[in-house]
Amino acid sequence: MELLLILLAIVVACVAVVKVLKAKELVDALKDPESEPISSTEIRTNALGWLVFGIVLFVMAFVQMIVFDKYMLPSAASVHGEDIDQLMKITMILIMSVFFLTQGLLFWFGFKYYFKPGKKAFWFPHDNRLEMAWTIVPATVLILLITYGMSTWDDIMNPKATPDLKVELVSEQFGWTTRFAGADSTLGEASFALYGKNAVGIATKNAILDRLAECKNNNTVVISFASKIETDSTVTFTGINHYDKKILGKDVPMNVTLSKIAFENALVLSKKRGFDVTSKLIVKGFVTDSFNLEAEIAYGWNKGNKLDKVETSIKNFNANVLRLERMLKDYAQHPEKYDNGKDDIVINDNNIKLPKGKSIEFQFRSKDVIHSAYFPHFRAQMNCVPGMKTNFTFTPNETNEEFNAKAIEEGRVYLEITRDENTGEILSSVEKLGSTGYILLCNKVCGSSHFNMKVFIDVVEQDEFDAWIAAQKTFE
Ligand SMILES: [Cu+2]
Repeated sequence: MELLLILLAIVVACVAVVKVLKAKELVDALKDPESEPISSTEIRTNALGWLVFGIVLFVMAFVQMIVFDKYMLPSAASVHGEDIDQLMKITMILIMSVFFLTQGLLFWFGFKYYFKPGKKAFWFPHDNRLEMAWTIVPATVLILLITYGMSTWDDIMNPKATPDLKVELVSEQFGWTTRFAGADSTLGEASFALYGKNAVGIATKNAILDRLAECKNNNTVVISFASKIETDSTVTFTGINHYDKKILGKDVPMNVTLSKIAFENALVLSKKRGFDVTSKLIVKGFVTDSFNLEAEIAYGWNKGNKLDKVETSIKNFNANVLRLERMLKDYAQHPEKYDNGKDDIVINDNNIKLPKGKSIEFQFRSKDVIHSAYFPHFRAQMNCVPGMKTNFTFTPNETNEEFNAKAIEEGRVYLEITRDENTGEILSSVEKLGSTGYILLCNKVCGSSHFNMKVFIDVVEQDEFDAWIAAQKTFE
């Protein structure tokens, strides 16, 4: 209602302005055609309005910079971050100076040289020295700024020393999985061919064999005809889901209810694949539950191109079998590459610890779409791209307590939000001095729950980190 009234008021105001202008037009038409269309008083008023507008604009810009400064990030909490902050500061000082100088002159000239009857503008068509000056000065400043930026970038992206710690972050819709290199300080081989219960696809020999067995057999659902119950329109079987068997360690019966048509479709397809369809129906290509199976058969099978979904699933498993077999051959040649993964530590939690003062090489991968690993407090960001590995090395140099103390000292604030436990409604939102702590976010709008991709980072002293990491489970 309130919004409607505001909109109505805006519409009425616009109509009023149009009407006033129209009335002015009529009055002008009645005036002596020889007289000036706009009076000198009007021109002077407009010029003054222009100057006032400029001043208000600048004052508001300054006020906002001062008032909202407390919401900005505290200064960097990493070694290279200090360089980025410095680069940012210099760039902003330059940009701001040029902006206020040129825009200030624009407003001032607009005001000073407004139209006065009889006053002629100074004719100044060209000056070589002036042209040279306003080409060379900005070009030199920009070259210096870009060179400075590139050299800072180069120092950050190509660290000379070997890192103290290697950590991998694997992104997917919508979360992160972290892997720490174990005692050997090396991340073992990993591949998407091993995804499944192996969250980041670590490829040790056992993991490859395990996944190979899974791909060869466990995507098969065997439905026994002995347990068939028919009604007028449906057929219900009791099947055994071998995928569940692998994970749960026991036969998992699943009831599959198919429409008569879907059953006929399944028979045709199974025959086509050469499966035995006299006593049982074998549905290959699924890692799924009975629900999906039913839906696939009912809607997917035998319906033109939709058959592809089932076929693609089988093809993917077959391709995976080839990939895994190739990896086993490679294992025979370079076993260390794969064995390195045995002591890796996978953290499936959105709370991790990192040691203070140690250079950490992060390796990023993505399981699905492009994500971006963004550590605002450490001034680090790197895209996570499916099919490739990206890296970023940085050294956190303040523990969470130290960072919070610094944020308080710098007058930074955060919002402490209290919500109703049942409804989730915001009850209060209070500004508090300090910082909520380090966080890793996804900085690509990667889907509907993109905002949920967070990892809370606790930077601690080395002893505390050692104790924490020692308490975690290694992969094998
Ligand atoms: Cu994302």
